Amino acid sequence: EPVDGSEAFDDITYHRAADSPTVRIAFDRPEKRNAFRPGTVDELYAALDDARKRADIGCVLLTGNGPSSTDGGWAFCSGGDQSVRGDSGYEYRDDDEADESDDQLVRDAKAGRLHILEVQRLIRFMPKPVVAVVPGWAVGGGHSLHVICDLTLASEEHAKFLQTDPDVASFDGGFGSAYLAKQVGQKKAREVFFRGKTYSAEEAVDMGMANEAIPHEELEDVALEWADEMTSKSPTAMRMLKYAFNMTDDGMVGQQVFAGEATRLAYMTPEAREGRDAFLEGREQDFSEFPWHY
Ligand code: 2NE
Repeated sequence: EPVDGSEAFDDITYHRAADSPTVRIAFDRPEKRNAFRPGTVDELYAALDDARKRADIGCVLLTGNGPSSTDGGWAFCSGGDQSVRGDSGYEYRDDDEADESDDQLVRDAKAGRLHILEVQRLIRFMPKPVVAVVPGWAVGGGHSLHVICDLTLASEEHAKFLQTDPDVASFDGGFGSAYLAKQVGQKKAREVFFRGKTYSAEEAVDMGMANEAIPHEELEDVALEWADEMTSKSPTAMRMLKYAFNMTDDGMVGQQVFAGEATRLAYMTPEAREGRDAFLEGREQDFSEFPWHY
């Protein structure tokens, strides 16, 4: 079923199986190998943020619709739409939201967008697993998106992994390369970017950047099975684990995110309630009944 309000989306689809704690968000520009333009990124961010905030959603499947009506090709995402790339980023053209404002500064600020990086951060920091379900090409900024997802499941027959960034004078010097190197090792990650070779689903699994190659017909069913497994587990444990996995690579921001969750857990204790209540009641706090655990 479409999630409330998602009918307004043009470039993505956003669905939830009835009563399921899993949502499916899909690029919906198969004739462009699911390349993203600024409006696509706005919609993707809105759908992911909606999934982030829903307390009854525990897993996001991110995929690409297909096949293309032009040639039957499948794609997860082929990165930034090169036909709307301007001199400082990707530009609103068909949608022309940028031109709606009377404010020149607002129009200038929206002129060249690279806000797919904001989507990367949303996936990284949302407290639930995001699974890249790769039915075809994962290329350029689309490759980086699968890298940032918590897990990657790939179509055995159609998934193809390719980094074209330096071919088109672009470079994801953040998660797309550095986090990839954590997954596949420095030498292999440099090969991916420096050679621009295409890797199959099986090769991606062998390299450690994909979890499993799955027969195309079964890809989405298996993805849902994995999602069911994950959403049957403790939401708190899953959230803490995701942030723990992130923390070693995310520096002080990773520590801050993890610490925020630790604070939330601490707030749930009688000890924390005593601290709050003593302040509100204007008395000295009394922690004497709480043990110094070892
Ligand atoms: C994806 C790939 C390898 C597919 O090749 P193939 O042979 O299967 O299909 P074809 O014929 O190239 O593509 C089918 C249609 O999709 C369009 C093509 O132009 C073609 O259109 P028509 O000729 O039928 O009208 N298409 C595919 N990818 C597109 C794209 N990214 N932008 C606009 N149109 C696209 C092959 O198509 C390919 O190499 N695509 C380009 C991949 C690429 O370089 N992406 C940008 C990397 S930079 C980036 O994503 C980025 C970043 O690194 C950091 C921040 C923001 C963005």
